[in-house]
Amino acid sequence: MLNLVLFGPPGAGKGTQADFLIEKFELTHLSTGDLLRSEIAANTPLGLEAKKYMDKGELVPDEVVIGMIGNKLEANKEVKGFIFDGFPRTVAQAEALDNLLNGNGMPVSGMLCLEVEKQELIDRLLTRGKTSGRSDDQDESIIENRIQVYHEKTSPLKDYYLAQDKQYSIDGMGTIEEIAERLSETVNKL
Ligand code: B4P
Repeated sequence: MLNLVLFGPPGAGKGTQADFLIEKFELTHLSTGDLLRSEIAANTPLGLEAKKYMDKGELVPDEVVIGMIGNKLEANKEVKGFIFDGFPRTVAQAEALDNLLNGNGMPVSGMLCLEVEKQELIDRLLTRGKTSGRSDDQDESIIENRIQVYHEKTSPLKDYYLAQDKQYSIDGMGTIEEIAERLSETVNKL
């Protein structure tokens, strides 16, 4: 089973590259951002709670996202592998994911970290904000906060996966096709 963690700051291209990796390696996509936005669209209590954090560019509490991922893993036991997009984002989430996957004998195969310069991240998200309707992409100060939260709470996970010899840094600057090729080369070695 191939289980990939697609990692990087907001705007690094995780969602974009996940589409390519899913098709190429026949993986099942689990994006906590997408799952949370579906809950918001359906006006569920979970969605209403999550929206308060997302609109400010803060992380949704760990127990909420861990519960969502646990349910999805349980419901997709027969797949070839998963691509985790935007999850884990904290050490507590990474530990929970290891517990869920190792318990089923299907550990994380590799963590692929897209490295992108800060100004490029801001430009990409503001561009998306013009058409996406995502409120967290329309205000530069919220984008700055998301990047700050990434550095404080999420980037320490590089060391978490490095300690397991599973961390791969990928240059995330360039065209979508160039970056897809770099990711593909790394995944082929796993
Ligand atoms: P996400 O949905 O994960 O949003 P994101 O970090 O902005 O990344 P996304 O995948 O959407 O964007 P991408 O880099 O592909 O999270 C949203 C919010 O949900 C979080 O802020 C948080 O509040 C909450 N949340 C989600 N998961 C959570 C968790 N595990 N724990 C707690 N809270 C959680 O792409 C950005 C743009 O760049 C796109 O428009 C794309 O077209 C463009 N782009 C991509 N590659 C490009 C390239 N090479 N060149 C030019 N443009 C490119």
